[in-house]
Amino acid sequence: MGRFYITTPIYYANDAPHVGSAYTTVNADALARWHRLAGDDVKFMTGTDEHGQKMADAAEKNGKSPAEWTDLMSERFREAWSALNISYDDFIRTTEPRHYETVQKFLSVIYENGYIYKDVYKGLYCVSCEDYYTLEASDNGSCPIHHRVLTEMEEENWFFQLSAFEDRLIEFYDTHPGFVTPETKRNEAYSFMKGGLKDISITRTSITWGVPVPWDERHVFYVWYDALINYLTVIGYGRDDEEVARWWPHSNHLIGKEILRFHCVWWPAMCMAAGLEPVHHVHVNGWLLVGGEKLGKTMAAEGGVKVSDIEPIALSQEFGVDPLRYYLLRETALGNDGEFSLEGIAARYNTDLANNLGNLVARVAAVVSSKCAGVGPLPQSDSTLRAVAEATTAKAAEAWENFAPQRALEVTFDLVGATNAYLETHAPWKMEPGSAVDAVMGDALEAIRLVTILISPAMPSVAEEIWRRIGLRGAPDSGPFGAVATWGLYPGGPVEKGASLFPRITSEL
Ligand code: ME8
Repeated sequence: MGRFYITTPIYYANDAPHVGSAYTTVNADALARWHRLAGDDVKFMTGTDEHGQKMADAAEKNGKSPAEWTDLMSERFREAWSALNISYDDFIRTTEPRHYETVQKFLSVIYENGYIYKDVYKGLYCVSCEDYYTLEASDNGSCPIHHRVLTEMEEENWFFQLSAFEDRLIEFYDTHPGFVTPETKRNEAYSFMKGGLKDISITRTSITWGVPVPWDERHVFYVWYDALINYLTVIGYGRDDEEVARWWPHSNHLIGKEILRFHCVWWPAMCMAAGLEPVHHVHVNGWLLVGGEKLGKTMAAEGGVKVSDIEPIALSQEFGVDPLRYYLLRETALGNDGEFSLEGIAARYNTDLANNLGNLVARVAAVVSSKCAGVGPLPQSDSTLRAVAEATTAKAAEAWENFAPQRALEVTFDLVGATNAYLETHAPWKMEPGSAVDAVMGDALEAIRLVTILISPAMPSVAEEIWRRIGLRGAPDSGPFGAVATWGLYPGGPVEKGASLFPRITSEL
């Protein structure tokens, strides 16, 4: 049995979640569910990032203290993740005492190791990014992501000696080829390091909303510098060495591409400075775009999109939780950018879910009812569907293992299509009841059983419903995959017709 520790970024709690934050979270959830199905020991965490200037500003704008505001917003994230059936094991808030404890311990080790020093910092700052930009990297003095004018900041700060890690980082990348995936994103991080690393300012005196620096109480840590450490807080760094040893070698961060530099350059260097092996693996996802621009709350605030069109709970109410999850997993390869639209969700829904999967389950139930007295027959060991099904389970498993939910679902739905084609070739609805019909229907039910297991990380509720309708006991995700995803295990059972799983979307959106 393997181990799998998967994390999402901790989202800024200055505002409520949107479908971009849901994108990474749903993908991480499906990967966690896949690994549980595969029989691995899994820890899956998400949470909220609650310090920094941006948070303090948002609280003030809303007439609340930062603590009151983050309480409210953090709760919105929990509500959204509960609505989307996100199976996290831990939800961290960076304002929790356990996080302060871990941050202070971890950074004290780096300080004692001599990698932190005091200096004056002057630069152009974007509060939305909580990050400095050089003039060259800016868009004529504005933030290239948020298009807001950057502010000039000058502070006496504590600095982390990132430059001391340039060679070690490059060597680490050279000896750990799978550290960052996909390859294009790995190359981006690599060329950034090759371009030379500057030390980074890691504390602030201009604000008090942050984790206090233990050796200099006038300062709080810069929000990014505390945030990254959350991945260690959750596994008990500074409190439970065994848990750290248990999970850290199996750690995987799923992050959006705009925070690559923090996770793929700063963070491994910070770990090295603290005498800890860097995170095992970082997978970088692309952006959901609207009209070519990164989808986000700023877009809604500026009137580019309707808030309800990018709000996870509203979307799940409109399309169903599992169809929304399916769309987020299936539409775009995890690593690429993809255009997001309501029409896109509806098209995916109608083509894959209504016409392909829903149709298969409905027609099998109808034929079993009319030709097999409502009882699902056993599959044949020499079915022509068997080779397709076996190739599918192998390909889908490989794709899930490789952080490719889109590919896993693509091949799974090819099996759905092949099963529909198998039915059309044999046309059991034209046959008289008897062994020939039973053989075809047993095979189709076995293919559906395998499909149901394979879709369970993506659409857990739909999978449970199909599982029940075809008369199976237990749950589609109980695994272990290697034992249950073998052709021939459908034991027969009462098959229920039931209402349409995915009524076609015909209305204008
Ligand atoms: O960056 N498409 O928080 P954040 C795809 N607190 N993914 C998107 C997206 C989009 N349009 N918009 C957001 C932060 N995301 C920090 C992280 S981690 C130690 C600290 C996802 O609320 C994507 O994963 O801005 C991105 O990296 C994350 O949300 C940013 O969330």
